[in-house]
Amino acid sequence: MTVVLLTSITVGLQPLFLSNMTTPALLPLSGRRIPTLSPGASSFPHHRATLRLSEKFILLLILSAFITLCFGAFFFLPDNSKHKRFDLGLEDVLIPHIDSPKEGKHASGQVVIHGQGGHDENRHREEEESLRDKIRADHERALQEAKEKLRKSREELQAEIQTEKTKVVEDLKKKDPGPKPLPPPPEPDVKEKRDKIREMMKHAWDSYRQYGWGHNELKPIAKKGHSTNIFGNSQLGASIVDALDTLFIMGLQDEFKDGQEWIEQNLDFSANAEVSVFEVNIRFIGGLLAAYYLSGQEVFKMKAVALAEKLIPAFNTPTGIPWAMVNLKTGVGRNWGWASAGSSILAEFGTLHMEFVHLTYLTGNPVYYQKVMHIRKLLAKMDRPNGLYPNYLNPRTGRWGQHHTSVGGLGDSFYEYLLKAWLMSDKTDVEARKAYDDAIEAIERHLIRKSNGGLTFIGEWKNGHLERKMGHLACFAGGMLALGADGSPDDKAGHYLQLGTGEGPLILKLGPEAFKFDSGLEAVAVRQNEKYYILRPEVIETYWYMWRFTHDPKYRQWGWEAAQAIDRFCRVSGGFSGVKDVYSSNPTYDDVQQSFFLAETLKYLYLLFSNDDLLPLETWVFNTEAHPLPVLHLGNITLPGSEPSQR
Ligand code: DMJ
Repeated sequence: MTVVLLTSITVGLQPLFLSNMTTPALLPLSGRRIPTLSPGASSFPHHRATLRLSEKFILLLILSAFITLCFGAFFFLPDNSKHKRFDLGLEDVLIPHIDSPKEGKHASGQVVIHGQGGHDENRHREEEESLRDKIRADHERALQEAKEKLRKSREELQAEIQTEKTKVVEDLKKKDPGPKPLPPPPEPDVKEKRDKIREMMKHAWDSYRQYGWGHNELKPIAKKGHSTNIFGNSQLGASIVDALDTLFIMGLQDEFKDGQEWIEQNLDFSANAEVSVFEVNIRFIGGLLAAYYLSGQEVFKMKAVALAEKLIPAFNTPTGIPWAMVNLKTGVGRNWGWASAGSSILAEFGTLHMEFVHLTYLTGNPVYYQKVMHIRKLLAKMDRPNGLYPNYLNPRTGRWGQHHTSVGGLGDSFYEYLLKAWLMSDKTDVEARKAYDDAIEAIERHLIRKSNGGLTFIGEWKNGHLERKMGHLACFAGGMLALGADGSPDDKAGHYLQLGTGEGPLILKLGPEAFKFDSGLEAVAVRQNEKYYILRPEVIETYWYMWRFTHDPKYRQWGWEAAQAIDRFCRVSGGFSGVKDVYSSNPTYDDVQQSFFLAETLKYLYLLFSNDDLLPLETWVFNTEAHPLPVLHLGNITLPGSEPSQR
């Protein structure tokens, strides 16, 4: 027993000792702080103030032999005084306690060895003999282990240390799982609701399969294919790629296989088409990566990488801030004509991080990681008016365009990706977390208000003036604030969770594209061109996150009302269509089944009526198009292209 403990202490010391060498800034030796260094093999420097690996082991061996000797000697002492020295409650741990009759503790003549009775001098001697044998055997084993360790390469040792560290972290997590929402209340018809959503997905998919197959989207009234300028004049099957993971999650296997086959045979990125870098990234790269992670089918990864190569030329600008659009064939990029002074858009160039980090992780090619980290660094250096990020940035000059700030369109997913960069790095990317916290603080100070009727809303900042108008796009922010509550500074978790649940437009049931809180108006769309609903997911997205964090039945209730409203007002025989006026009881259709309806709206609804263990938030982070990507447990692995200061 003694030696078992000794061995485990010795072995247990080694990882600590070695990890001290790989991350030397953590534990100073000789009272001096050793500078942080990259774990790259070639950059391992000599600090003669410290000891070499082999020297440390030799010292360790000597120490272990010495301690073993002491313990051995201890057992060879002639009298029983040693037992008394351990009478501190530790004896049962260290050695079997053998009572002597002289001590008179057991006048009945019983010898207590771990609760066993009977005193026997011979037996006592045998016990000691066998202990000595054990000491020798264990000591030899310890020596052998130490020798083996010395024979191992530095990489093998590092891998062992990492495994050890991960185990410790996992054990700690098990011990302290953190606050959990209350278990969901029993809901007898939850399966029926989930099945209904699955049926809606099937109707949307089957209609697209029948009338729009291979086109980007579907015109459900005209019953033919549809596309918009975000996909150029290409036929990239956007709805297929966007829908894949939803089909997979819902167990629609035949449909998934159909989609996979089309992708294998037809998805090609050589068209002379000018596409939106942002849209193609979130829908295609995000969709393909999620399909790859869920199904393990290599084809999805290969297509994602092939497409990413086509987007890289968009970063050829004087600042490295990418153009909004790039021609897939020629690689020529440009910005939207309507954007302020030829600017790139915050929500577009700021919504590449998740997918690009995964691309580097999967391929080992540093270029993707470097591109997005360059954007982050550039933004970090810029002045921000009132701490807010304007929506426009000129990629030629590196200057802000108009000082408009929004958590809705043009800004939204930039903030979302700051938070998600932190989450997907297993919360190690603290730089991203800090940027998120700072941004949210400024947003709360300048943009979040309560209406006269007590509704919480997020307005838009326009040249020093708050416009009391909120877009449907900004409604995702309820979920984002709740998702970011854990880990927020100054213990504001409760506050942000509360803000996420804020009564009102953050959680409208189904509403118009934009609505005002002005002149006595409470969340009402005024202009005709703001009254439409185009099957967007953002409100339902927030319901789902709030459900996951609170299990308050009202979120399922509201989600169900939204699902019913969509089924009632947006369903047509050829699929689902957006409507032009949510205030009309007999709305006209816009005749578009958006690909995000299959990727996001129906997926969030399905998850809302599923158990939490379907895509748990501890393991998966959803991109802004609701494509789940796994948390990367990078530990001390350094992504190619990254430097220590970036992580
Ligand atoms: C989706 O394409 C994404 O969620 C994006 O971030 C903005 N919103 C649309 C759907 O409304």
